[in-house]
Amino acid sequence: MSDKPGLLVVGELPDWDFAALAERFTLHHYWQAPDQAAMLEAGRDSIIAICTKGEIGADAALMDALPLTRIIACYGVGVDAIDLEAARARGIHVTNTPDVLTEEVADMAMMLMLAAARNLRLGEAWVRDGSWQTKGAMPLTTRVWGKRLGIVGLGRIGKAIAKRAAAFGMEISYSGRSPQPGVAYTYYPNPAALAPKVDVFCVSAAGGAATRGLVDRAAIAALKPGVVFVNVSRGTVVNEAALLGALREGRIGAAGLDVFLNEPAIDQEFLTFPHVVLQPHAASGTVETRKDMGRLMRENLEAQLDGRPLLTPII
Ligand code: 8YV
Repeated sequence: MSDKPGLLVVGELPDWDFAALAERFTLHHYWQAPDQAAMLEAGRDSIIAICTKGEIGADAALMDALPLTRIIACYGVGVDAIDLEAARARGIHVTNTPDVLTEEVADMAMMLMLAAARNLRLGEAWVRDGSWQTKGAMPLTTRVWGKRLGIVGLGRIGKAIAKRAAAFGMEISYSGRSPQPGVAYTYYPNPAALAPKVDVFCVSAAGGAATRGLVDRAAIAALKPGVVFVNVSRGTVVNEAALLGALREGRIGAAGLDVFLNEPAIDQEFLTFPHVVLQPHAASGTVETRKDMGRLMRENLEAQLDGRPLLTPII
């Protein structure tokens, strides 16, 4: 048996991460285990660390199954799927990968905004299916530059979106817990107050219990008819039934969505809307950013192993 400490790998990672992690840990690939309970039982006395992903997290049962666990390192900034109370109660550290993915997620938000408003899907199909030749010009779309953008959650990612939107000449406002000192954008206390004021509505708040259903039925109802709706945060932040209703009733002009409830088994109705651009929770998914995320996650794990201060601790 290896003398390296055990690491439970909850979800698939790029091979470059596995190679680097294997230098310090014996890896237990939970996501591939035909019998996950047996893997936990076998690793009970050797696994001291867990690495997981933003959308998978870790629950109390997993922590209890591996009582030697000292750290849960999340490959992602959002730790909403990790039971932080359970980790705290068990003296387990939790780390995430902030900052390194901020600009990437903001790029995705702009891409979804533009693709939805300019109907990238239709234009692409128009060329490919010959409509351009048989029908002539494609139907007109909607402008993004110069429009009013509302950002739900002006954190690191929200600010990076705002920076890009400012270059598009957009007028920016936001909602959040409180107005941010030194921020010149117009503040609204909640999404329902922000919604009627903007042409593009972009959700970038952190997930978790505090923001569950934050973009509620009232906010969806208050959106301007024809609004462009974008979500790059978590499906849980939006009342999805209300969003689906607004899409069904044609109250939303176009949407760009990277996150959903029940990923990857999302509500199939999303697939039926021609004016919705869909992405598979891929906002941080470039080689460059994923390498940075993997490195930061590993550095946290190694710091724990070596008794050094953690780089980006949540707990
Ligand atoms: C995922 C994310 O973690 O950072 C987050 O919170 O949701 C993403 O970056 C990523 O898809 C890796 O699984």
